[in-house]
Amino acid sequence: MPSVGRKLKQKKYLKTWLMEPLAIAQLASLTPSHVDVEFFDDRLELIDYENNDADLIAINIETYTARRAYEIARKFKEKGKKIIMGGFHATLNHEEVLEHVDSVLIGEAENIWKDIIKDFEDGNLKKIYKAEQRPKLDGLSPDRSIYKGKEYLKLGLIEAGRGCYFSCNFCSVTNFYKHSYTARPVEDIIKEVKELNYRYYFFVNDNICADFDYAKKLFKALIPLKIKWISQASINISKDKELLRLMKESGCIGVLIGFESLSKSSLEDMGKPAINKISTYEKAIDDIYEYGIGIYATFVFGYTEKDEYYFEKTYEFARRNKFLLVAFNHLVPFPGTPLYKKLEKEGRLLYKKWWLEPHFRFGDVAFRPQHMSPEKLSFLCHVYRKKFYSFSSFWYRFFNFKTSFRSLGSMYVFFLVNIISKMDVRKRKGLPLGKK
Ligand code: B12
Ligand code: SF4
Repeated sequence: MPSVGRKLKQKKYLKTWLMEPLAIAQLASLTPSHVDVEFFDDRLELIDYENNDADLIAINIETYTARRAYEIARKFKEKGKKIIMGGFHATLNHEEVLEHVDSVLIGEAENIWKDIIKDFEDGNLKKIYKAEQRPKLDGLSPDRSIYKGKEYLKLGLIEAGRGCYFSCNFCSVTNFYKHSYTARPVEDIIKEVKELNYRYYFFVNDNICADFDYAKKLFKALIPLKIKWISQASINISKDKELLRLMKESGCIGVLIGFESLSKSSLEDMGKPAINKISTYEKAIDDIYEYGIGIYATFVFGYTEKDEYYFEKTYEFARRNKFLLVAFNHLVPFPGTPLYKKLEKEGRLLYKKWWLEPHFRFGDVAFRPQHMSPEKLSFLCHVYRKKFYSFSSFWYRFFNFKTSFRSLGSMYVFFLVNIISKMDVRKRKGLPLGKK
């Protein structure tokens, strides 16, 4: 699992949102039992290239980790190892990835990983594997024994389903899952939660409520387990009181919602579904708060903002609504997305492959916004992130009597996640991609 990169002289990777990498545990569980598996997490340990006797090196690659993933691949290649990569960047940009590795998997691993291992054992590893069909998610059982001895946040990551029906033009998920959504059987999830025995869980679905009926079934089954959980959902959850009640009763303490913008034209430009109606945002927030559920609100800038006005307006909106957390993201042209193609066609990409540029840093803007400079967009996002996580905003938001200020437990969560986020904003800014 590659890290994004490290700042000069920084020995350790960011310890902020260091979570268990579910993709690798999933891959380990699909690996035939006669194969020995060893796992290195570049985010928290040094990779031992010298004394490594692995035959095949399998690396997860995302766009922000691509440069580092290629560095790791190069070092293993020098030792004569065969390398395979998979994950979002491999799927959405496989031609580039193939320049650095022996083999690449396009898509999900469930239906094909065993065949890949067999081909490798037969000395017949192909350059490209493509998972033609989306897998059924019945019977998944990630092998978390690979995390042993590694220090992650005490948070159980679980998939309740994969994919999203929507098609926001900046999002990698749409293309990866081809606008589809697959849910796992509720019994499998309950079994996994019981086996894991964490107090806090993160259902990593892109939209835990993509299917309301399924979600209600899941939440009902979770109630007796008395866990606390967070996940991601769309604003339309506010419309269904029964859904919200079951979310709450099953232990939901917070949900990430993509509000994305307070500008109608920006929402239209990004192809955000019609459920994102600015005029109904505050009522929806109140309805969700009625059930004691906190909100992690995400916004994206870089569409039609002409000046600081929308930043200030969004910040005020976020503060006024006492969100648990926010992300003020600038638009990122991820390869394989409609946004990338559009900016490329309009000649607005600053670099064709920003993720490989040696001087590119986390927080830099990779395209020319219509109405301000890339530097100003990057700067304003950072300024308003810092403002949101400032002490005055922190105390103001803390006194949200419906969510954060409801119980000792919710106060603890508020403090913890805000402190981590404040640190993350500071530490992630300027992070070089790839190790220096
Ligand atoms: C949980 C999560 C996080 C967690 C981190 C989790 C962790 N363990 O570290 C947090 C919240 C911290 C996070 C942070 C970020 N994330 Co994130 N995250 C996710 C999310 C929601 C779920 C990931 C997951 O566990 N999926 C379940 C596993 C089982 O699925 P999977 O990873 O796809 O793996 C399958 C296949 O891809 C394949 N596979 C994967 N790896 C490999 C390797 C090999 C060798 C093979 C053969 C196959 C294979 O097999 C697996 C089983 O089928 C995804 C969205 C999504 N739908 O996946 C976004 C996502 C991966 N994140 C994304 C981004 C952009 C980020 C950030 C950069 C956001 C930011 N601005 O800070 C950061 C930085 C990430 C980093 N690397 O440091 C993007 C990546 C886009 C891209 N093109 O790279 C995604 C796709 C979200 C999106 N909507 O676009 N993230
Ligand atoms: S709703 Fe979220 S996950 Fe779905 S396409 Fe839009 S941004 Fe991506």
